[in-house]
Amino acid sequence: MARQHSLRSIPHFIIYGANGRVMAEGRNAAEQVRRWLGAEDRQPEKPVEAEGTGAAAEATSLPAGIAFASEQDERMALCTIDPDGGDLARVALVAGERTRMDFSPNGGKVVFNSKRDGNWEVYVMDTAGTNLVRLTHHPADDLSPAWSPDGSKIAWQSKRSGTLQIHAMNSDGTDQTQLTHVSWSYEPFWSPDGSKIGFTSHRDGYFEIYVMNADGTNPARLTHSRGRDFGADWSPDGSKILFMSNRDTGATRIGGETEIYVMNADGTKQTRLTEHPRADLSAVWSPDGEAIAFVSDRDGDREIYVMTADGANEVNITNSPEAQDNYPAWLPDQ
Ligand SMILES: [Ca+2]
Ligand SMILES: [Ca+2]
Ligand SMILES: [Ca+2]
Repeated sequence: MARQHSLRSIPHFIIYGANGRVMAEGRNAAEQVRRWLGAEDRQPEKPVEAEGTGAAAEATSLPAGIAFASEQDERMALCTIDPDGGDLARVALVAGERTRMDFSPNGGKVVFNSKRDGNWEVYVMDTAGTNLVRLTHHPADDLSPAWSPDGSKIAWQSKRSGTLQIHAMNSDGTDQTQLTHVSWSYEPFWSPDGSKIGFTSHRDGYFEIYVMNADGTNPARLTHSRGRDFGADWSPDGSKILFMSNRDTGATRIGGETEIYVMNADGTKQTRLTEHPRADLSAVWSPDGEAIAFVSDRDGDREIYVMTADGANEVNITNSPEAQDNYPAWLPDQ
């Protein structure tokens, strides 16, 4: 069935407890997110207490849809929402997290960053918010984790060698290996067959998108603009790569608001998808490749948007005037 991209006027919310049960549900999702962000800090491994009244139906898995981080005053509510703006749900409420997140291929776990132990580290937990495990242990920043398509590995960026480089490890944290050795190399993203890792690098003097073999060999540059090209994501069928750039604003390196672009996976046919004077960021493919979720501050603060893969039919699916909604990630099809 084709995805519907109409916006429901009154979003519906469901709160999941740490045991996967539905703890509460109701309407006015924006008000509920404000309540979460204002609530006392809870570690995700502790059970979430019921809030409000409502049904207590059994939830066997997370709903299909988009996860995102709703951030306000150093607090982050990890939320999920349907691509049409309905069924807003909270996964966990945690302090000090500001990160993009990525889900294991079976959808059971989420990898993210936290500063809870004093500096940025990579953590994994169940999507119900339980079984938190720290995977990195280094005083340098460890950020931007990306799960390999078969679930066996996690690539991430770290300054542990002294410069910003791509590293990879087994998904249990063992066998941590540095893959790049040219500064800077960051924002890893996997090809859907797991054979390649793409990344952003400043090695040639400008911020460009590169692709290398998953073992770090044979890096190749895909973009050649004086603007800042960054933040890429590989399409599920392997044929295309999404990225962000300020190349058409006249700005070089930093500065200038960004737009979302798409190119063939070999770097040909670079095409702009958005056209708006405010920032358009964090674009990610839906699992079926037919839609793209992204972040924009075009209404004054950051919200999640969805559009079709050709850049048409843009729909705003969140409405949080006091929070920054960031880092959308599609939950895997289950
Ligand atoms: Ca660290
Ligand atoms: Ca823009
Ligand atoms: Ca917002």
